[in-house]
Amino acid sequence: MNLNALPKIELHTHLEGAAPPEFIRRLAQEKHVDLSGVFDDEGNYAFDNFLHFLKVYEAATAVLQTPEDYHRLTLAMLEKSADNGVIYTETFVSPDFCGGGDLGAWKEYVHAMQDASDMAEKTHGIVLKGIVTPIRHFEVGKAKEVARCAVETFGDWVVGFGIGGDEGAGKFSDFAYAYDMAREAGMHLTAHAGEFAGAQSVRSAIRDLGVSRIGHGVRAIEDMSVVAELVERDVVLEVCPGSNIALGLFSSWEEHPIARLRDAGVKVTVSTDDPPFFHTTMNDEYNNLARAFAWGEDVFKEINTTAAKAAFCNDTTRKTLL
Ligand code: ES4
Ligand code: ZN
Repeated sequence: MNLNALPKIELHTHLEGAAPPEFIRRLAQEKHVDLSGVFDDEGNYAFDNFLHFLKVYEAATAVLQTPEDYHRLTLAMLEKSADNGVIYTETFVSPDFCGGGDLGAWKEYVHAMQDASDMAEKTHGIVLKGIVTPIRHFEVGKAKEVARCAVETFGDWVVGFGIGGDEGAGKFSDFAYAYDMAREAGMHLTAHAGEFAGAQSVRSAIRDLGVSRIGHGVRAIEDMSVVAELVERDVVLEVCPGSNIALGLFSSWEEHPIARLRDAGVKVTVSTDDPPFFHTTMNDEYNNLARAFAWGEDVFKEINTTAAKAAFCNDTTRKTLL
């Protein structure tokens, strides 16, 4: 079984988090940005835990200063994804990082990412769509401004809205207004939940934000009534097993709950999150899952069909994925 050749649909990546370390180092040299503390002796991203990861992530993004930088990053990311058989991917991207906090420049960044996506589609046959992401540990008021950015650029490339960042900061209900803005504009909704907080966080994302998908969501397994709610409401999980293991949520692939969630009837999909940070690729994810759970190609095909149906693209693009 050669899973590397299987066409894959990936719903959960972060654009800056997909930046190869060598790409960030090259930009740092060009722009004379000091990145001490970001890399270890081997040149990999260095962090000890999730909050430290978020800090290192933010430090690395300091080299991404112009729309042209995001254009280059988008091309670099999509080349690696296409090498792994990925034919469609969605990426979280934040107006808080693009433009160093100047939200006025957001549209130019979207144009750059969209242009790079069009180029990669022509050269590698891969499609990218964007999910605008407020950062949860920044001020709550910022999420509304980010929602305004999302609504202004919602269309062919920007398709969704989904919060990321430190799940310990604030409550989902604090962000309900921003989600209402995105929902009323017709945007698709997801949220990071059930990663560094438990099953009640997953329940809150469903009930307080009305999301159709959840980023991670794996800690729903701690409360079977939340698992039942996911099944009943047809909520799709964007599961990133390699990320969860790298960040110490589960100690081995065998202990990861993705198979138990699937067996309980939850719709699961598979993604990498931030591949170079977590030393993973889509091929690694598939091969590790196949080994840990004796999953055959049929299971991965089912997972990709689930992902195609849950993708935030329009139905014309969706038909090409099914
Ligand atoms: C994240 Cl804001 C952000 N960036 C990258 N990965 C993440 N995981 C959770 N929040
Ligand atoms: Zn994520």
